[in-house]
Amino acid sequence: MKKRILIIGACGQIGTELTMALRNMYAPHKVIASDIREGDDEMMKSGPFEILDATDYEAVQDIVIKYEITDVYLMAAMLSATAEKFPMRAWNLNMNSLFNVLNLAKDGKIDKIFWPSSIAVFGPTTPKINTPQRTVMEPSTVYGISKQTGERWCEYYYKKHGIDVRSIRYPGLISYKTMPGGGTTDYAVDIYHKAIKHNQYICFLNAETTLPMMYMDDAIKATIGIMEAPSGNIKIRNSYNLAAMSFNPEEIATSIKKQKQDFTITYEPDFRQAIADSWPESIDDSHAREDWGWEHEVELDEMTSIMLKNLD
Ligand code: AKB
Repeated sequence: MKKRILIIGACGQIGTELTMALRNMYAPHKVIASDIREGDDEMMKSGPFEILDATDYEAVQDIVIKYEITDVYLMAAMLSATAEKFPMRAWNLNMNSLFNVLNLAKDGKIDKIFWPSSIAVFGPTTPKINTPQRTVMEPSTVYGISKQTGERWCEYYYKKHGIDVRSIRYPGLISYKTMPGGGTTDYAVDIYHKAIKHNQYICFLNAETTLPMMYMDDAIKATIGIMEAPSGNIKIRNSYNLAAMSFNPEEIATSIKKQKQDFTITYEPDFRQAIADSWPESIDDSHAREDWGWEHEVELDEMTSIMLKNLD
C-alpha cells in the first residue's frame, strides 16, 4: 500500500507523540514530520523532518508533492488561552492551514485528512452534562469560533467535493512527554510537574471547574483509530465527540494526594476561568464508540500514577 503521511505541527503536544506512534506503525521514512521549528532529537533523528509554515499554501504543496503524501494530519493550531490574546493570528493560523490542506485534497493531491477539533466548539448555551454530538453550539472564545467554523468547512468539503476528512473534538489532553502550550486545560499537566518539583500548585481555575479530559495514549489511539477506520464507518464529517474522564482541580489534587500525602493546592483563577466556564463538563461520545469502535482505557488514578512515576 502506497501510504505516505505528513504531520503538520509535529512538534506540538499531540504532534510529537502522534509522529512517534505513526513511525512505529509504518516505515519511519514514510512518516514526514513538519513544524515551524525543529523538534527534539528523537523527532529529528527518527525520520524525515521539514520546516514548514502551515499557512503557506505553496510550501505545504511542495512538501506534499516532494514526498508523494497521501494522508495529512494537520495538528498546527493556536489554543484557547493564547488565541484570546492574539485573535487575528489565531484565526489566520487555524483557518488558513485548514483551507490549505482541504484545497490540496480538492485538487487531488492528498487522499485523506485528519483535522483536530475541540470541546471548545461548545459554548455557554450548550447543555453541560453529557453534551450530545448534535446540540446548541454557540462558542464564545476565539479558538472555539475557529474550531466551529473549521468543522463546518470540513463537512462542506466532504459533501461538496467528496474529501475524506476526519475529525475529533479533543478534550483536555494530559501527557508527561510533551508540554501543552496556551490551552485552558493545561493546568492538568502542570499540576503534576509542580507536584514533583514543589509539592504544591497554584491553580488558575477554581476548585469546582469540571472539564472533560483524556490521557494522551488514549488520544493517540483515537486519532489513528479514526484514520484507519473504513471510510463508510465515518458517518459524521464535521467532528466526533470524544470522551474518557471528567474531573475538576480538587479531584485531580485528591488523586495526587493519594500518592503524595503532603501535596497542597491553592486557587487563583485568572482569565482562563471564563473560558473553562463556557465549556461542557462531560461529553456523550456514543457515536464515536458505535461508528468506529472508540474505547478509552485510562482513568484518573491510573493517569496520576503514570504521570508521577514518569516525571519523578
Ligand atoms: C485548550 O485548552 O485550549 C485545548 C482544548 C480543550 O482544545 N486543550
